[in-house]
Amino acid sequence: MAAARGAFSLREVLAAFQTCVTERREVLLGPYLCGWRGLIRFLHSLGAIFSFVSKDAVAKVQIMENYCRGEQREKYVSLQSMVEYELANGLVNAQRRSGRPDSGCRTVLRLHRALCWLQLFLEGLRTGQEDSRTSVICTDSYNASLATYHPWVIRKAATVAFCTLPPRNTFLEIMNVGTPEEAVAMLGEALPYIRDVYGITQELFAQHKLLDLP
Ligand code: 1PW
Repeated sequence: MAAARGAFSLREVLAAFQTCVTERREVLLGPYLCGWRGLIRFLHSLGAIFSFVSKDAVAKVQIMENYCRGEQREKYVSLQSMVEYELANGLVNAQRRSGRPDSGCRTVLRLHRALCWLQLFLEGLRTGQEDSRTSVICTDSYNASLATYHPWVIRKAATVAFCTLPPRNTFLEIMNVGTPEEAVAMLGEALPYIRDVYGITQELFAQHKLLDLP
């Protein structure tokens, strides 16, 4: 069963990450943010309790879209050009609440850490048993990644939200890719691309010592 025409499908979202990486192994911000916009729509479909999760992602995507449309837009075509521009102009290490706007680098770093969670979660979903619990997969992948960077109160709220996730097969169905088997196959195709985007970003940020930006 194919996804109904016009209906939201996670296939298109994950496809956006496929078009991120250029031949020169640069990560394009346009499709990266497009992928995030789609993920946020998907988070909304999981119910109101997920809105606090999506709210922060929306804010981060918005900051980046403003850079991509702003005066310096040609510097924000790829992650590589952004890092080079912001480092060369001393825009990166500003403390938060210093009155300076959040840099692209620190903002992307948050999305990048969340992408690690998403990747682990989808991988867990793909390889899980039919009767495995989505909430457990989600909590385990969160604890193994993003939770490290979150204070107790956010970790608590996130864990409560995860408990409301539907069973694995229902979850695979709301991805709107087809049957659970088709959704699993699609994840198998799409995940290497997300892993690639994650890997290139991680290497870029590590190389420039940007992995701990406040
Ligand atoms: C079903 C699985 C879906 C995974 C989608 C990933 C969405 C990630 C958004 C997590 C947001 C949690 C609440 C916000 C926390 C912020 O404090 C934190 N942001 C993130 C993205 O980790 C840190 O941002 P800050 O305060 O340094 O600007």
